[in-house]
Amino acid sequence: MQTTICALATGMGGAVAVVRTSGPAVLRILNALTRRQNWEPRKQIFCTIYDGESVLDKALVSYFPNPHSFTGEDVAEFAVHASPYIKGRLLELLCAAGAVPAKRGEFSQRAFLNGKMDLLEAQGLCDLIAAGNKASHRLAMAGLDGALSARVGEMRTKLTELLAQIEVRLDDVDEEMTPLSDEFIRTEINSVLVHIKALANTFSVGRLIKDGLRAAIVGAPNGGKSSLLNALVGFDRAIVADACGTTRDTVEETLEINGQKIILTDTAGIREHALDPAEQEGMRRSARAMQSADIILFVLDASRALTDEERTLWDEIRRTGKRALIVLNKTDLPYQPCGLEQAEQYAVLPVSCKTGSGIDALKKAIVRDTDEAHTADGLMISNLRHYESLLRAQTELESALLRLSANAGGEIYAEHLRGALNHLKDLIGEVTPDDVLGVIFSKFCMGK
Ligand SMILES: Nc1nc2c(ncn2[C@@H]2O[C@H](COP(=O)(O)OP(=O)(O)OP(=O)(O)O)[C@@H](O)[C@H]2O)c(=O)[nH]1
Ligand SMILES: [Mg+2]
Repeated sequence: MQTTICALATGMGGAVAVVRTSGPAVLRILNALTRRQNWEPRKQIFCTIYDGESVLDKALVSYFPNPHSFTGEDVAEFAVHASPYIKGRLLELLCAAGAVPAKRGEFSQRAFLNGKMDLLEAQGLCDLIAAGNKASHRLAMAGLDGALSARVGEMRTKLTELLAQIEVRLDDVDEEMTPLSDEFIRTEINSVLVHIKALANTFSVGRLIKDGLRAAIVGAPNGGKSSLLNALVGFDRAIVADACGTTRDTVEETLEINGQKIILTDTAGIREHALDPAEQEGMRRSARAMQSADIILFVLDASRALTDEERTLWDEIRRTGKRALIVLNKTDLPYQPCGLEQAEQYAVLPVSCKTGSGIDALKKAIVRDTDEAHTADGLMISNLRHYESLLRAQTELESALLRLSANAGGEIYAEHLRGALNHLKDLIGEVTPDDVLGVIFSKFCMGK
């Protein structure tokens, strides 16, 4: 017998709070708490909620009979006054009447199990609630409104049809059917493979949109790294001073550029000889910040020539293989060519933190990749589980193509196609084991 669950669906603060309950005992509990019998489905009704003989609150209550509810079960929502006492007491009364506190994501998990949404849509919903800016909101919406599911569904249908055609011939022992040409099978597999690869490739940018882009500001002492952090965030966040070695610890601040979250880290200047152990530790932290960054802003002082230390640091930055921008600061002062102006595949951005010139162009350059992603067809993945499922499906399809070229026989490459199909089904939750589902939904928020 399915339990009836309850939870607070709204966060802290505000004047109104919503308590939600779902399960077979909802109508009985609802009638008992409100002393009413007749409920017009999906309409808010102003009524009294009783606590024994006394009144707990006068509230707007809605009843959603199954299957036309969020979870597909009977659901009731109580929009009560948001006093901590009322919220807490209402949950106590619900539990006393037979409901149990919902686990994280349990409403969504029930909606999924009752076929109200697939796993991609459920995860889109989870991301939507967590989205703190325009870019991640848009990304989550594509998951929630089923566009991503539709794309995966198309690939799944295509593979299912191909597999059916192959399997029917495997059963055809008398060979009455015309065999499928290798060329046909190869074309069909490739047409799915192209979509899988394209979607998997969006992960690198989708992840940045969802989690934020980590940008590390690095360079030699006194180049103006802290000044750059301040100029980008628009206030005096980090200490700026004439002395070399002002910044010791890393300084982190987030900002938004074009609706994209950026996590900016200012670091200690890197030079060969640290003055003391604290500066040495600061430089180690600079190296760590560089390693965990998605993009490196290499700050140079445009009023002096490049030093050997800076050249070594630049080599190190290039070795990381990460995206990097060369920021030529202090362009308000007389200019000294640094020799990196022609650094192929790396953009050079002249700025002055003192006058603010070039800062807007630098901001645009930082978000170039995520901005461009929005002008494409918009379908993107940002979840590691989805990425891994796509990669596994891709590997299976590539193995199928190899087997096909090696004339390995229908049984063998059909096995790889079945494998690929399973990974796509796992993506939408069709074959995902219960314990994995439990882990996925436990990452959702309470009351959802
Ligand atoms: N003229 C001019 N001076 C600047 C500019 N940006 C920074 N400075 C000056 O350069 C000096 C060093 O600036 P910081 O921002 O502290 O440099 P930093 O790279 O963080 O230095 P460390 O923390 O010591 O590694 C300060 O005196 C700043 O006022 C600029 O665009 N033009
Ligand atoms: Mg500094």
